[in-house]
Amino acid sequence: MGFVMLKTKRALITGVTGQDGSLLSSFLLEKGHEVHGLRLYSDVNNTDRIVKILDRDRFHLHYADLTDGGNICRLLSEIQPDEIYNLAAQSHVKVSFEVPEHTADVNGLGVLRILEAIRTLNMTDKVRFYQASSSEMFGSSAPPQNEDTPFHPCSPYGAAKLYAYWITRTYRESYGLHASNGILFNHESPVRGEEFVTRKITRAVAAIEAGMQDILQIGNLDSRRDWGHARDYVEGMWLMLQQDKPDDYVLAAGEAHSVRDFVTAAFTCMGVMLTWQGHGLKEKGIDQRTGRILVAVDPQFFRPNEVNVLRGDARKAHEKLGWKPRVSFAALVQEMLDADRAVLRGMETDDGFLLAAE
Ligand code: NAP
Ligand code: F7E
Repeated sequence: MGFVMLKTKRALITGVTGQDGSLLSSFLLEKGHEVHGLRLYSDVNNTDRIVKILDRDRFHLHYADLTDGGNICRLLSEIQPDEIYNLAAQSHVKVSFEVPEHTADVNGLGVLRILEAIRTLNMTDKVRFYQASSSEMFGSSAPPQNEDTPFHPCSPYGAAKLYAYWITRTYRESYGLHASNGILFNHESPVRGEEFVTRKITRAVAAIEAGMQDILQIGNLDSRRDWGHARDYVEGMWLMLQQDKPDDYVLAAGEAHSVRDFVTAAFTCMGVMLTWQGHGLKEKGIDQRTGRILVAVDPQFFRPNEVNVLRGDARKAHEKLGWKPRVSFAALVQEMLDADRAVLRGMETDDGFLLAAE
């Protein structure tokens, strides 16, 4: 009886130093892949999230910027990947109002540069491509949002991601490229960037508990998001590229919670019950037991335009990919808070999240 030798799959991940890039790298290494991560050059250390896998023998890092098409083309030609996961982006929605042209260049044209490299290198038939599309493309369209919901982005970030979504579809439909869009709703983890609202909240609540911070200053408390755990979502990315046919899929938990709900849940995890008093900019979160003001609204965290409610309908991914999120909202808040508490105590958990979060 002969043995069938299975070829090791080679994945290329852009944005490897980000939340999703680091989690997807670990996931694919566990699956036996060889992983090539593209990393932005920086004179400050940006490899904290991947420090635990830096010395794995199937993990390789390369410098690349999505604004530099020539370099992307060279790297694709040298690496010859089987799967490309394009996760690199200027990913902060509020910042996109301040740097709209840069956001369009990286998040929009950057995708075109990868697709053109695939086409001109004649790799269209051998490579599979994943594009990190976003629920921000739905913008002001009413929830629940699914693959058939009209797009109506409300930020330069959402508009750039919409271009990227369509150019990915265009290369699929024009050249037969196995290219899929994952339209992902907000997903978080202990290695979420500190500038996003969930991590900002859990870090602040942990610091308040430790006596290192007095108050959490926050923006729009009414905004509602569909928050899931990033670990579940990176598995969904991989599943999309394992299908015979490329397609577009929403990944979402299916529940919307307000920013106020997230703050309340985080304080509840540390045994503090909040009462909310006042409205708009005057709203305050007050410790029921002591009467101390723990949360205040600061207009500097508002955006020129807001996406009020995002709540996804991921039935297509459930049915076609067999994908379902495993981590509940309450468990997500608890895990993120516990991680930030442990960071402050100088501890580290088994999965290395805490070292990375410091
Ligand atoms: P993230 O933590 O902000 O990671 C973004 C990555 O892109 C970082 O590694 C960053 O490098 C890199 N990058 C930024 N500009 C670049 C450029 N010009 N060239 C090459 N790399 C560049 O984002 P994430 O949360 O992991 O999200 C991953 C992707 O999914 C992004 O495309 C995001 O827009 C999209 N997305 C995220 C969510 C979510 O809820 N997390 C939902 C939907 C879609 P540095 O670390 O050096 O800055
Ligand atoms: O804001 C409100 C804010 O910055 C969530 C990115 O991964 O998900 C992310 O984009 C909500 C917004 O994420 C603060 O106004 C209130 O309504 O955590 P965020 P985001 O804008 O939803 C999508 C799907 C992506 O694709 C993006 O890449 O929270 N909010 N107060 C605040 N937001 C922040 N950042 N800071 C505050 O103080």
